[in-house]
Amino acid sequence: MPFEIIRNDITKVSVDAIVNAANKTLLGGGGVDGAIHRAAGPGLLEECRTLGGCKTGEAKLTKGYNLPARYVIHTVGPVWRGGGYNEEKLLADCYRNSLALAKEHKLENIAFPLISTGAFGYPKDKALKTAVSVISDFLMEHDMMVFLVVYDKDSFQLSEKLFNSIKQFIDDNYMENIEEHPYSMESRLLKGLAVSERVLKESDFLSAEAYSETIKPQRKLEDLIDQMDETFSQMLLRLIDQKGMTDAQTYKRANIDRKLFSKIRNDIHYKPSKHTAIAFAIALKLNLDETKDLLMRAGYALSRSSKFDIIIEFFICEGNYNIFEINEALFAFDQKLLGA
Ligand code: AR6
Repeated sequence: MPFEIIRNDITKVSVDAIVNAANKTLLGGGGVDGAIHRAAGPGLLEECRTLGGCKTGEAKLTKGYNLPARYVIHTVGPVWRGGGYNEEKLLADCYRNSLALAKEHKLENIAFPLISTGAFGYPKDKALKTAVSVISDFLMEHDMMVFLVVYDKDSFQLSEKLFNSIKQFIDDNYMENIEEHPYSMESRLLKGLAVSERVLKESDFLSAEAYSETIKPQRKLEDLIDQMDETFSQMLLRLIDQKGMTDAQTYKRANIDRKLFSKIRNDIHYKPSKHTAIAFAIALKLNLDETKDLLMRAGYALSRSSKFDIIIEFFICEGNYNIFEINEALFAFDQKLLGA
C-alpha cells in the first residue's frame, strides 16, 4: 500500500527516513522532536549544529544514528495563528519539500508525524487534510511508500462535518447479523431482465428524450450475458480500457503497488482480497451496482452488517472517489484501510 496511516511512536518505525517536526534552530525541543533526539542519541544534535537552522516550510536531511530509520528529515511547520498567515501553504511546503528530499536521496519509504499539530497548535482536522492532499498528489506522480504516523487517537481528527455525516449514514444503514451473499450471475441477469421489462413498460408514457435521460438502463442485457464468464482480472482490465485509464493511473488511484497490479494483470484467475477489489472499484469510479458486479467476480458482496462496507457505500453515493480521503475516514472509524 503506497500510503498508509498507522498508529505508532515514529521513533520506532523502521523506514528509510522519518520526518521530524522541528523548530528553526534544529537544535531539539519537546514533542516528537524531543523523542527523536532522545532515541537517536547525541550524534544527531552534533550533525544538526552544522546545518545552520531551517526556515519554516523547508526541510534538511541528517543521518538517523541510533534510530531504526536510516535518515531523519527535519522540517519546520508553521505556528498556527488563525489561518490568515499563509499557514496552509507553509504546512504543505513541509510535506512537499520533505518528499522531494526523500526522492532526491532515492529513498523508498518515509514516515511523517502530523506536523504542527502539537506545540504549534495547527487544528488537527485541517492539518490532516493538507497532509493527505500533498501526499496523495505526490504519489500520483512518484513511487514511494509513505506512512502518516498518528501517535494517539486524539491527535487524529476528521472534519466534524464529514465524521458526523458518515456516522449518521452508518446509523441509518447498519443492520446486525445480516449476511449478504453475492448474487449468482443468473439472479443478477434475471434482475436485469426485470428492470429492462419495467423500463419498457414505463417508457410507453415517456418521450424518447425523457426516456434516455431518466431511465435508460446503464448496461445492455446482451453485454451482461457476454460478460458472464469474465473473471475479476478480465473485468478489471476491460473496465480500465473502457474508462480510458492507464494501468499506472489505476493502481495509483487504488493505492496499490505496481507489483501486485502486474500479478493481477498476468493471472486471469487471480483472487484479490475484498479490500483490493474495492480499491479498484474506487480507482475506476464505479457506481454502486458496478462495484457490486466487480466484487462478485472475486466472490464478495457489500454487506449492511459491516461498518467498513457501509463507509465504502457512503463515499460511492457521495461520488467521492479519493482513496486517500476514504482511508482517512476508515482510519477514524477504526477500520482496515483500502489498498494492498
Ligand atoms: N511519534 C509520533 N508522533 C508524535 C510523537 C511520536 N513519538 N510525539 C508526538 N507526536 P509536536 P509541532 C505527535 O508538538 O506541533 C517541538 O518542541 C503529536 O501528537 O511534536 O510541529 C519542536 O522543537 C502531534 O500530533 O510538533 C518545535 O518547537 C505531532 O506529533 C515544536 O515542538 C506534532 O507535535 C513543533 O511543534
